[in-house]
Amino acid sequence: MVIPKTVVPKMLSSKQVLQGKSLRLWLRAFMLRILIVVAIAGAIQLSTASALAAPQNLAKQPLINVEVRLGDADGSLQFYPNTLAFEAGRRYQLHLVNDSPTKHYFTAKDFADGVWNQKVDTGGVEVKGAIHEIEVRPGAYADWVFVPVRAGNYPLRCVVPGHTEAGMVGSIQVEGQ
Ligand SMILES: [Cu+2]
Repeated sequence: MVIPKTVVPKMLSSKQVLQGKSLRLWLRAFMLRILIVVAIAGAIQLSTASALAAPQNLAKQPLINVEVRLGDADGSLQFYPNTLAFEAGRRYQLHLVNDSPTKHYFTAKDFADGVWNQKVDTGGVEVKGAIHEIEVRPGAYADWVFVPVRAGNYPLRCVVPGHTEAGMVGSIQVEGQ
């Protein structure tokens, strides 16, 4: 059988194109596999993160917003809500707002010891480093951004004299890990 000369380069070139295509597909699959491995490694690192282990990864977690009101306009001495639940390894922005006529504290030292702190933002001022309690003055707010890293049940209270006794207390539950 005689193959016309003009056909040969055509056949070769189409074969080369095919090889190039499959090589590209294989490379794409390979890169995807690397990405997946990197993502899993990141997830494992995050799940075993301690307060100082992987701040870079923790800081990139999507932000979950939670609001707590300290007292109310009528001057009642309570947290709204007074039970909070968080999941270890997730990043939260706790919006603390005081609409009441007196100052209040959000004090949860044991809870605060078990979180990685990113910052506390009070509108114009960002505070970084360890946080144990936050004072919120009348009409003010504070946004506390953190990642709980230690599971447990922690007490919350306001340390303004008389407020804890009046019932300005709560509990914080951290689930997981
Ligand atoms: Cu108070």
